[in-house]
Amino acid sequence: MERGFKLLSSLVLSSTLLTTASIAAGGDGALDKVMKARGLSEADVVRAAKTYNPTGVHDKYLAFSSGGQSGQVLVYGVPSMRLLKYIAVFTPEPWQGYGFDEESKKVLDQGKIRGKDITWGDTHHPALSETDAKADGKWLIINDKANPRIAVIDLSDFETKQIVVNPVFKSEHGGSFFTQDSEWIIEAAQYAAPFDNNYHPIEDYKESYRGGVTMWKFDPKHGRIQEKDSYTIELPPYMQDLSDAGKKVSHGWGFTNSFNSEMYTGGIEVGMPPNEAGMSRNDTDYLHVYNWKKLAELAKDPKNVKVINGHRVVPMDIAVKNDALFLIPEPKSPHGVDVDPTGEYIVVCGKLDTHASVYSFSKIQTLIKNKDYAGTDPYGIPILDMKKALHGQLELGLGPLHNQYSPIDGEIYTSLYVDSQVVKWNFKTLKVLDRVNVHYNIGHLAGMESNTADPQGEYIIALNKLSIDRFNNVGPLHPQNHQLIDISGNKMDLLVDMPIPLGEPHDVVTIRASKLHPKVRYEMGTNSRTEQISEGKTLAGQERIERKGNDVKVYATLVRSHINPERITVNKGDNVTIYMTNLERAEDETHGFTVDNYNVHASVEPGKVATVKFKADLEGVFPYYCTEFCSALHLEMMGYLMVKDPNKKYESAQKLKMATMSKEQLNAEYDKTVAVNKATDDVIQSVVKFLKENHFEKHEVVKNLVTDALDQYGKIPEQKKLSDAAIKEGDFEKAVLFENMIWQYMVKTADVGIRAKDLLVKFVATKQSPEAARGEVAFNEGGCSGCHVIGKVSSGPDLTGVLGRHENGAKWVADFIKNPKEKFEDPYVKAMIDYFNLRMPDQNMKDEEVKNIIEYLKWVDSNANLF
Ligand code: CUK
Ligand code: CUA
Repeated sequence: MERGFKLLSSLVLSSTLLTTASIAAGGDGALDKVMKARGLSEADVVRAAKTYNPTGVHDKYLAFSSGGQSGQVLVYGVPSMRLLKYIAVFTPEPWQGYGFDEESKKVLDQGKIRGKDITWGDTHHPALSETDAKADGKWLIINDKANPRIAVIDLSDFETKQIVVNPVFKSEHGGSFFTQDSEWIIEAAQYAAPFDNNYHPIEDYKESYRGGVTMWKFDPKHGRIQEKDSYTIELPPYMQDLSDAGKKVSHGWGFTNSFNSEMYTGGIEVGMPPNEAGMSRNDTDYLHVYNWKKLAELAKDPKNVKVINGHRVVPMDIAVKNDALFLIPEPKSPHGVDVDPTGEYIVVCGKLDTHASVYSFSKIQTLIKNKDYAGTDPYGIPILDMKKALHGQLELGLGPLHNQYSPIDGEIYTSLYVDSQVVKWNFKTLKVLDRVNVHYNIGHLAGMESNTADPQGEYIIALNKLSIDRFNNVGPLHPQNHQLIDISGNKMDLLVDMPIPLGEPHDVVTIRASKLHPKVRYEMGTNSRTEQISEGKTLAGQERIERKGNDVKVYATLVRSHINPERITVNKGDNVTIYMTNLERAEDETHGFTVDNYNVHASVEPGKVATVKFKADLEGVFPYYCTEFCSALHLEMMGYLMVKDPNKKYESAQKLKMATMSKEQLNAEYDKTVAVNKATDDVIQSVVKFLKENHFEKHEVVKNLVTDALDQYGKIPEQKKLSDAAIKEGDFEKAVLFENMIWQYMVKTADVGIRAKDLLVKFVATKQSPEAARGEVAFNEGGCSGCHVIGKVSSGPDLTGVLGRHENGAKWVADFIKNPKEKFEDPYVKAMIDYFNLRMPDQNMKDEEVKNIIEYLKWVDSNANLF
C-alpha cells in the first residue's frame, strides 16, 4: 500500500518533468552527422521531411486499401504512410471481435453463399461514396472477387455493416464503383458462368453461360444496399472486367471492359491450347457501354425482366431493343477503364497492348443517335466503330493497367505493369510528359481523390505487386510495396516505400482527412453493427444473471477496472449469453472480453454493447478477463466462469485456515489505509488545483480527460459509505477492502488527471527558443541531468530558479559549469557539497553549449509554475 502511494506520487512528479519540451534536433551540425552516419543524400533528407509527421501531427489524406486475400481493408495516412487500422470485412478478425461476438457474426452470416460459410475474401476495389461526383466521406464499399460479394463500411466508426451476395454471378471483378450521387453501385462479373445454380455442360458455354453487370441500389442516407431494388444487366459470356460509372456529362451510363470475346473455354487436359492462348487470340475485345439509368426504369416492369434466384435480370434483347446496350472494340485483353473528372473521356488501358485508348463520350453518343453501327455481335448487340468513337490513342509502354487523374486539365497517370513505371501523359494532347521507375510490377495506382470530379493532385501511390529486394528478407513470401510519389513538380519524385504485409492489396482510394468525422464513442448501449440500442444494454446497478431452463443470460458491465459480475456459475450444457456494456465515456477506453477456452472474444468500445454466446460444454473453472490493457489495474479486471456437472457431487476442500488478524492489527491496518488515501487525495487535489489555475476547460481534449477523471473520482463516496457501514458493524476486514477500492478509484483518477495535466502543460508552456531547445539537449546529453532533475531535488539541487540565486546569475552559472573547481570554496557551493556529498564535475562543455544551457534555464524559470 505504501509502496503504491510512493509509486503514485513519484508518477505525478516525474510525469510533469517529461513535459520539459521534447528534445530538439538540428543545429550544431547534427543534421550533417546523421546524414553521414546513415549515408543519406540531401534529396533523401528532403524526401524524409516531406513524409515525416512529428509526434501528434496528423496526415492530410487517408488511404483505404483493399487487403487482397486477407479479406480486409487497410487504412493508412498520406504522406506519412503510417498504418492506422485494419478494418475487418469478409474475414474474422479477433482484435475487433469480428466473427467472435454475436453482433459481428450476424454481419459475416450475411455473406453466406447458398448456406455455406465463407470466411475469407479476395478484396479488390474499394470505393468511397460521392455526392455530386465528389467524395463525401460517409461510406466505403469493397468487393470480394472470389465470392461475388460487396460489403458496406460505415466511416462514422470504420466498421463493416452489411455484406450482400450477388445472386447470379459465381465470380466478379469489376466492382465496386459508386455512381456520382451514390445511388447505385456497379458490380461486373468476371468469369462467365450460368446465372442459375444448376449444372450446364461447358459445351453450352455460348448458350448457357453469361456475364453481366449488377446495379446495386444504394441508400446513401442510411448506407445500405437495397437488394430488392437492384437488378442485373445480362451480358454475353465475355469475361467482363473493370468498370467505371459515368459522371457529369456521362452520368447515367456505365462502362465495362472485357476479355475473351473469343468465348474460348480451354481444355489443356484434353489436348486443347490453354486458356491464356485462346482467350487472347482476337485483336480486339469489347468495351460494354450501357445506359443503367434507362435500364433501371425498364426493370420496374415485370415484362422486361427474368427473375433468377429471386433477382431481376434484364435480358440482352430487352436492353438492345431499348437502345441501352452497345459494344465498342478495344485493344485485346485490356484492363482498367477510367472516366475523367468531366465525364467526357473514357481511358482504357491496353494491358497486352502498349497503348492507352481515349474514347470520347460525345462521339459515342453521336454514333448511337445516328444508329451508326459497324455491325452486331452474335447476341445482336450493336457494335460501334472503334475509330469513330476514339478521341485518340497513345503508346505508353509495356503493360498499361490503370489510370488516375490530377487537377491539371488533361493530365493523367498510368501504371505500366511490365515496364514497372508510372507514366504521366496528357490524354487530350496525347503526349507523354514524364516517367518514373517503381519497384516492381505496379498494378493499380492511387492519386488523391483522383477518380472523382475533384482530384487533388499532390501524390500518387504506386501499388507494386513485387518488392523483391526493397525490404529485409522475411522469407519467400515477400510483402508488397506501396510507394509514395510526389507529383507536385514537373518531374515525379519517388518519396518512400511502405511494405504491405497482408495480402495483395489491389486498389486504394483516398480522401482528405478533413472530410471524415468519425465518432469516438457510441451512444450508451449501442449495438454498433445495427446502430440500434441493444437488448443487452446494461447500466451500472442493473447487472444481473437470468436463468430460464438451460439458458443463462448475463447482463454485464465493463468499466475501469472491473467486470460486473465477477462470478458466473452455470451447469454443464447450459447455453450462456453474456451481454457486455462498456460504461466508459472516455476517449480510447476500450475493454476486451474473453472467456478462456471458449473461443469467444469481443472488443467493447465506450458505449458499445457486445455479446458472446457459447454452450458451456466443458466442465471446469474458466477465468474471463479484459483483453485490453485499459488501466493500471487491468490485470485485476477478471472473473470466473464456473461450470458444474449437475450429475456430480462436489466435496468442499476447505482445509487451510488463514491466520486471522487481531482486532488491534485490523484497526491499525484500517488507519494506515485511510491515511494513505488521505495522502493520495492530497496529490489529486494538487493536480486539480493546477488544472483549475491553468484553465483546463479552455482546451477540449483536456476537458474531456478531466470529465473522465471526475467520473472515476465521483465513485468514491459510494465506497466510503460502504466502508463506514462496515465499521459500524464492526467488520474492519471489509472496511479495509472498501478503503482499498477507494484507493483504486484514486489511482484511476490520478492516471487520467496526470494525462490531463501533461497535455495542459503542453498547451500553456511558453515555446522554447531554438537556443533553449539545444540547451536542453546539451543539458541531457552533457550529463547535467544525471544529478539535476528540474522541479525536484535529487542527487543534486533543483535548478529551477538557479539564475536568481546568485548575483549576476547567468554569468555565475556559466562560470561554474566551465570551471567548477574554482568555486568549491564559495560558501554556498561548499554547503551544497556537504549536503549532497557530491562535487559538481567539469563536463568539458563548449562555450556555445553553456550559452544554450543558460537559455534553457531561463526557459525553465519562465515556466517554473508548471514544474
Ligand atoms: S485489378 Cu488488381 S491490378 Cu483486381 Cu483492379 Cu488491376
Ligand atoms: Cu479493461 Cu483491461
